Amino acid sequence: MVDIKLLNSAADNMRILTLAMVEQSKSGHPGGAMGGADFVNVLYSRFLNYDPSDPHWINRDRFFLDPGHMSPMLYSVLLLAGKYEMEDIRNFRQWGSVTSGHPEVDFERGVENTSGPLGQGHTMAVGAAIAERFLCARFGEWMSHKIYTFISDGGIQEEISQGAGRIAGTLGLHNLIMFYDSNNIQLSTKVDEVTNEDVAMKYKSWNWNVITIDGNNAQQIIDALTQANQEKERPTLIIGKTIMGKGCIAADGSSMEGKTSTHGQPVSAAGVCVNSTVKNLGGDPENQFRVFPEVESLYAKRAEELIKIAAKKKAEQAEWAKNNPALAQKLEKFFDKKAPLVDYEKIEQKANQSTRAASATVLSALAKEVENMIVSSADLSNSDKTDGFLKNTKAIVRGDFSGAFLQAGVSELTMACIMNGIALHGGIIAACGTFLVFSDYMKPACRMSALMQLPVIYVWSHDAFRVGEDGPTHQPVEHEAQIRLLEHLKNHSGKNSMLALRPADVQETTVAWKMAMENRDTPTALILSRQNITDVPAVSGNRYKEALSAQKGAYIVKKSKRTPDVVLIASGSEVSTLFEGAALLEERKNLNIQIVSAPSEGLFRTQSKEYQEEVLPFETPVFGLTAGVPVTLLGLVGADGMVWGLNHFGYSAPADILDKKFGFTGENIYEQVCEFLGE
Ligand SMILES: Cc1ncc(C[n+]2csc(CCOP(=O)(O)OP(=O)(O)O)c2C)c(N)n1
Repeated sequence: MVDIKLLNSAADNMRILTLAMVEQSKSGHPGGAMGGADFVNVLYSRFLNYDPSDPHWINRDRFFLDPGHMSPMLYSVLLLAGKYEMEDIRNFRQWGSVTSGHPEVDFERGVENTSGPLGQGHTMAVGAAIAERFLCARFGEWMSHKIYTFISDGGIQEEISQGAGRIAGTLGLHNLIMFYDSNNIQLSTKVDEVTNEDVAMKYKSWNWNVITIDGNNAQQIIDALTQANQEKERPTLIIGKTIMGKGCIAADGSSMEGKTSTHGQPVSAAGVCVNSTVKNLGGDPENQFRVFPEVESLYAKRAEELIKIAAKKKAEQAEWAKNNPALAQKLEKFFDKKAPLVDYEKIEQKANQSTRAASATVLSALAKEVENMIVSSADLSNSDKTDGFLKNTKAIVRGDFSGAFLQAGVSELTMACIMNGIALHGGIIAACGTFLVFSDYMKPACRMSALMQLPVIYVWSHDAFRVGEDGPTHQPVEHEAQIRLLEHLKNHSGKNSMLALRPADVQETTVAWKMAMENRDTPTALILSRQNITDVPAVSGNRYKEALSAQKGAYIVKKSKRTPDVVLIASGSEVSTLFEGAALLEERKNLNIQIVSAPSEGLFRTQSKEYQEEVLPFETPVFGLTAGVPVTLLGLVGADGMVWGLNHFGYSAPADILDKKFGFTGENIYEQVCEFLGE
């Protein structure tokens, strides 16, 4: 028998905690969280399977929150689940507390994702659901689990929900269950003032199983979740009609429910009487930070059940492992977070190719050697050359997740968020590609990869104006500099939050991929050329070995015989242009030239001062060449240096014409360097 009164009491308890948290911190979003409490309470007290003593259990159900502003709802249910202390709840939004304004991923405490930018949380859930299906296809249904997610009006309105809804439906992700907290209130307006779409119809058209309920009715929530758990073909959307600020009343006892004013400020500021509301919800106004005894025992009982459920599932796993030792070993390897062992030197590169083609060569080797990798492209796989991977696998499709390539369709932001979700789920390396110019469509997700310290690999090809005839819409100029800003931004572990690599030739591309695969701490960007590049000459005869120095972020690719008169520095294809310029400077002016390839300034700046000084000797003038905005290299050339770059949009014309028009020729480098040195 379901004790609905008890469930309601637990939800009311969460509402009081939510209200109290926001009152105490004098900031936050109480209204929506109070309305959504019934759903999360039913989910956590009856459906969500996890092991209370093993937060990293790989087969736990996941809960992905989309509206991070509803953090008090998550914190209060996780308090009941024993993941937070009441002191944490009291310190909501304060310096040093573990209850930040918007939740930050914290597996130990049951927070599966960082949320705040609306729309991304539920898209990460789609990624996690893909990961779950990918793993079950390889190891068996015994490891199946559910991915739950909670979305609000804001997430539904964000454009990314189109991509997430389409992909989840197309792939038939029946392991995905999404609750839509539909309270008709958002921040500035009522929802029906900005949209009149039929959300149920929209999701149905994407092949979702849609159930509409009263989202504050515990029994209806139980029934919907039961039905959703039985669904075998489609993702489920439970549209829960909820009440913003549920339980709020004014001093005179009149209702304060359903008001926009309770969305984003302490309810007292919206005219709600806190004491009357706490009483109305069955609490003690003098003691608001409290768990009702009956609620405590509800969650204690659930914890006992969960321990049994997890123990049973783990016993099943042990039995499976006994009978399938090789597979069990593989599964362990999938989740060990270590970089896969690949002999990168053995990968044969054709000389003088574009770095996107070199990337394809590496990817086709990875497809054979790394079984726990998903590569995706936003409908450009044959141009961004992620098709190198596809060549040796197949696309993931509805009902068959044995492939490892995700055709994301034209939806760059969705794709990137899905990659974050795959990485959050664990067990799988995620990489995705498109043109560098469209990184603009992905930045919100890249920023979240960086903040969450997820090792997602971004493959961005067509890295310069040499896209040529496609014209300025397709010619990245300021993009590399924007991506590199994340190299300047430290994550919460004190490391550069992104590793951005722009390799100079085919072997450096192999090394860049090696670095990306071995970087398990942060996202990596691979910025690749469309056009062929003349290889950097190997001094020792083994260019791969020399290119390994790229692991220091920047390194000398051409030493001068005597003390250099000038250092020429670039990344990517511009390095080969520097070689052309250097030949002219040596021949005509007898200058001593040192050339540096700098695939990552951020990484270079983490090297010892001695090494940095060796590469860029103080006192020696530095000239930089970049197809991006000059600021891309400003930090490397220093205050007295000079950068030749682009400070304008590109134009539509063949690439070689643009090279000449924009001065990306050996001859112009010669002239610019002469002028710079006063020669
Ligand atoms: C991408 C993004 N844009 C804007 C915001 C700011 N914001 C936070 S909540 C909110 C309103 C969302 O309303 P809804 O999702 O209905 O939440 P509820 O009012 O039910 O709490 C907005 C615009 C955000 N967090 N993320």
